[in-house]
Amino acid sequence: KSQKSYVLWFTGLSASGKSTLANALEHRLHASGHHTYLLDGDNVRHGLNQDLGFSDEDRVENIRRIAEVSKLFVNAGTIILCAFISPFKRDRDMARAILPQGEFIEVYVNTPLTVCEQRDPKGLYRKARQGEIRQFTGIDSAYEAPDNPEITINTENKNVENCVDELLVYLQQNNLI
Ligand code: GGZ
Repeated sequence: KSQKSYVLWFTGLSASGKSTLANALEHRLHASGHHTYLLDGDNVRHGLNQDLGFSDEDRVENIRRIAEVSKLFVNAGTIILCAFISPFKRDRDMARAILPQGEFIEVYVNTPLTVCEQRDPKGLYRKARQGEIRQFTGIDSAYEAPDNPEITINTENKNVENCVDELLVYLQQNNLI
């Protein structure tokens, strides 16, 4: 079945819920017959971008490559879900500029640092606080929240399915699904 193709670009802190939400949304879209693909640190930073670390310049290049790959997927007719911290505004704007007009949808996963740090599923915040990891986003590397994201998801006091429902409503209201 024919469908619109575009990028859903999730941005937010480590442990904010980006990958979880993107995964859950992808399942719902796939179940209703859409062609989808998900890019996140797990399938990009271990392969295509394994030469990149977490310095400012490596993060810029990380985002640039992901945006270019996203463009290829959009050309192939896919809804692509990207879940990366993408901490810098100008890099998200670069990604937006790489995609055709209207085909870059910024989803801000607005989970406060205190909540992310409490979750700390991989113990990375603790390590960052102890100085074992340097340049960790939110601790000693900046996160610049979006000023005008297409969608903001507040994950506090809401379960994953509620958040996904909100995303689906946005997509329906904007004739994207
Ligand atoms: C931030 C780091 C760092 C540093 C390792 N800063 O929660 P996670 O573990 O699974 O996801 C984080 C992931 C961030 O990679 P991104 O490609 O999304 O980052 S960016 O968009 O800024 O390029 C985290 C882990 O990698 N990680 N070191 N110093 N996150």
